[in-house]
Amino acid sequence: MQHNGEQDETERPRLGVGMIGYAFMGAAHSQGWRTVGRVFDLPLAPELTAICGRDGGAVRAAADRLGWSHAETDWRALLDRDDVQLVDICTPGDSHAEIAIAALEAGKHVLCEKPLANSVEEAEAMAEAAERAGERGQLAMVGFNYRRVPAMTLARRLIAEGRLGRIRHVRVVYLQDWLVDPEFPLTWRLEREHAGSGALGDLGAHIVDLAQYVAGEHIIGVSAMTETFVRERPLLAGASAGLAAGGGASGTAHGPVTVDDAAVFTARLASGALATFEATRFATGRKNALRLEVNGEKGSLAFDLERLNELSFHDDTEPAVSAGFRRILVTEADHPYLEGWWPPGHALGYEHTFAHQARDLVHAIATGTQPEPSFADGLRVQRVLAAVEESAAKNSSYTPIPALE
Ligand code: SOE
Repeated sequence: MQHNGEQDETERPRLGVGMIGYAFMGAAHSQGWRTVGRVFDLPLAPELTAICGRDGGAVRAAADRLGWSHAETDWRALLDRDDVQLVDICTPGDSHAEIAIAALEAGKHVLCEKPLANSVEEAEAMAEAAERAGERGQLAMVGFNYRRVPAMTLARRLIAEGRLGRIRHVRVVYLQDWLVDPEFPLTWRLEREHAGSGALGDLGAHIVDLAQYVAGEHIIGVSAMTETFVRERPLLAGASAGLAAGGGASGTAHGPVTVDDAAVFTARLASGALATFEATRFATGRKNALRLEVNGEKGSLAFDLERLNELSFHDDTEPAVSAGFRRILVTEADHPYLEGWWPPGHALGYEHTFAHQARDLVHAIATGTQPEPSFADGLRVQRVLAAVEESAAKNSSYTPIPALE
């Protein structure tokens, strides 16, 4: 890998980061990069070297606000910089493949926001580029940040240790409600050419990755239904990050919503376990409710992102008279990622997952080890998403119920 050779005061080699995109995800990743070296003992010192966006004034303001030293308006210029060794892609999905492949070809390491791409074909090309780059010592990772919630990392460990025994069920939902209002404008997240898919690619990608990560096995088949509840929305007046209405609606002109609003699907895992998934932006009152439950022959685990410092564990090998779900408060120093943070009971939040992601990537780069999730993992998720769309389009397992006379 390339370093610029300069040392910081702790004599660690620097890792220049260049980020493309500075909306919600760009801000979240920036927070991670700003914090990570102050919390964790790292072998390299990440530097917020340059941030890139098309609007010169806006990207300069973002650089100042988010803590980046330089601003670029052309991502190719960012890739040309010798002081950038890692490119962090936080743009909408329609530019992931082009930027990631070019960055890998330019000799950079790459972190790409989820979902990896907008199609299986793009994801395949990215995974191939990552494999070729891997032979040159460059690394590529997908930003499935919820793997880095300490309770989720702990859940995976407990399952890998056999604490649940054989897995029978994985049940995951990801519920948001920011599209309930039919007057919410037509942002890029509602346009297939920019977002690839709707709730499926945005939220479904997270829960597919998380289910496979926690269970430690892959999905081998799906059966699905998707729906677009509001098929036309007011055109957008200005730029928007996606979840916030941003510039708001432009007036009376409307345009078509070309992605799903919700996706529900069942799946079979390699071991024969059954999984259910629901991803929606129409769960009124649910802001960011990612809930996961795993049932095994020896016990169960349950998690709710809105209480992300907790993991519920039921050990079915305990005497029935006193067995039952108990709450593990995942804030102990020897819980995953907790060594760098606060004393027990002093909770973490959403933003910390981005520091954890940065931590793991920095270690992987320093040791030349493939970080997870790899682009191949991202491709696997993309294949599941495509299978969900295919199944929903075929509608073949849908069996209408005859009405009573
Ligand atoms: C929007 O639904 C969104 O910002 C996702 O794109 C993120 O991945 C998720 O973390 C929060 O919600």
